[in-house]
Amino acid sequence: RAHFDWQDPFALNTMLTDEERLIRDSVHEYCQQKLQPRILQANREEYFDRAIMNELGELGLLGATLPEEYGCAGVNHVSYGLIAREIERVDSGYRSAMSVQSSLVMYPIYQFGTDSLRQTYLPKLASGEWVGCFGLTEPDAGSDPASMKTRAVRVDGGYQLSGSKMWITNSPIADVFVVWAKLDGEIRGFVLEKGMQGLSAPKIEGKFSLRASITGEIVMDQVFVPESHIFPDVRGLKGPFSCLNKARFGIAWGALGAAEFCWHAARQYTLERKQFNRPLAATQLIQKKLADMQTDISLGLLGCLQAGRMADTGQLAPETISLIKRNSCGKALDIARVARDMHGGNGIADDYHVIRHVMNLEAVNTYEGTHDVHALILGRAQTGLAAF
Ligand code: TGC
Ligand code: FAD
Repeated sequence: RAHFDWQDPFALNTMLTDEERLIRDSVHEYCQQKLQPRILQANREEYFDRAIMNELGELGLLGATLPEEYGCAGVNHVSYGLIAREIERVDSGYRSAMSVQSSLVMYPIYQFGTDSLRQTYLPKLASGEWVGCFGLTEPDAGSDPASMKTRAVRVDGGYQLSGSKMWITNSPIADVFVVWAKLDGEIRGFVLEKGMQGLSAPKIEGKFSLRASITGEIVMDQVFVPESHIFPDVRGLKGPFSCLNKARFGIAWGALGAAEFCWHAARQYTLERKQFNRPLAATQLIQKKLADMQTDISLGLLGCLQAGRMADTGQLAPETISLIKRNSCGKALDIARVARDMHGGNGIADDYHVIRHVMNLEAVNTYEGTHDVHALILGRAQTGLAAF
């Protein structure tokens, strides 16, 4: 009889290379030793510890897939996914900080920026000395970013940007702002810096989700941006969407890390908690819930791994990313809610951590394309009919 590993039914571990396992294990250790002890207080106080960016930088976890010449680790997409999974096992907000910096700020500067932009920004973003943010969403343009109102106009020596962005991860502490705006009716990307005249980034208070991640607006009142700070060649939505492809891929892995935490916590809790003279885990209803969690997580991870292998050979289509982002986020949210229920009254106490994951995953299921928007992307891909 073959051995059954309840935590890893498909032996995903054996499908990883030695280097991937090493990265996973070292990130796991950092996350459990350094991030896990901070999260309870950070979440209670709605506080993001800025030092985390420097720590992630020191470990090579910022822009990890980008080349070493810019101070990055140069690892593959599967490793990036494994990193996201370990960080999000602790908190989706910490993974947010990592993935915005990596996929939404460093990636476009690398992919679309001039050599001078790359040299100026990438090493400092890789080390965590600088923090970046990505401004696409606006108060009246979320799922439909094509309807953005932020405008750039040509002026002597560059451009002037006016408009506002909403729900922007990291913006209140950002040094670097990748902002998408319409120039002559076409979406273009610009790199702004803290301190530019007319630029501000007020914090959004009172979030009940991702409280350990800082979120804000970007307000631009005729901000002058020099000619050298536009992405010269990329035009239209494929600019920001190329970045979203990378970030959504990481979220697909990350959300399952949060789900794994909740699953393991529910298993342990119900093994220890006795009602009616036996462990809760000895009841059929509880075992069914655990089996459902195990099934969804292990199948989901296989999809993520295959997507990572496809990304590493240039075969990963955006629609496949929609499929795994949607599946992982929806399943993770369901798992977290059920795990919360299995903890009974204790489940609403933050020192059991599950309720925090439930609250976080609500936002994770919404940002980077809502669960339903990804369904529409997949629906369009199989029917040829856009239902937006
Ligand atoms: P559509 O007509 O579909 O496409 C317009 C142009 O873009 C191209 N394109 C893509 N290119 C690369 N990758 C992709 N995934 C692409 N998807 C589309 C497309 O080929 C076309 O190019 P061209 O040259 O023909 O013009 O555009 P649409 O306006 O109909 O799009 C509809 C829809 C729903 C698919 C899209 O707007 C969408 O995905 N909406 C969701 C918005 C979203 O995801 N926002 C995310 C904001 S950032 C964020 O949430 C960060 S949270 C980070 C954190 O804290 O972790
Ligand atoms: P809406 O687009 O108004 O959607 C509301 C509801 O309507 C959803 O259920 C949606 O699925 C549904 N819906 C929309 N269109 C359709 C349709 N055609 N058919 C059927 N149903 C539809 N953005 C950034 O640019 N940068 C960031 O760093 C960033 N970070 C974020 C951090 C947090 C904590 C949050 C909450 C959001 C962040 N976002 C960021 C914004 C995020 O991407 C948007 O919230 C998301 O894309 C959804 O847009 P919306 O909130 O305007 O919702």
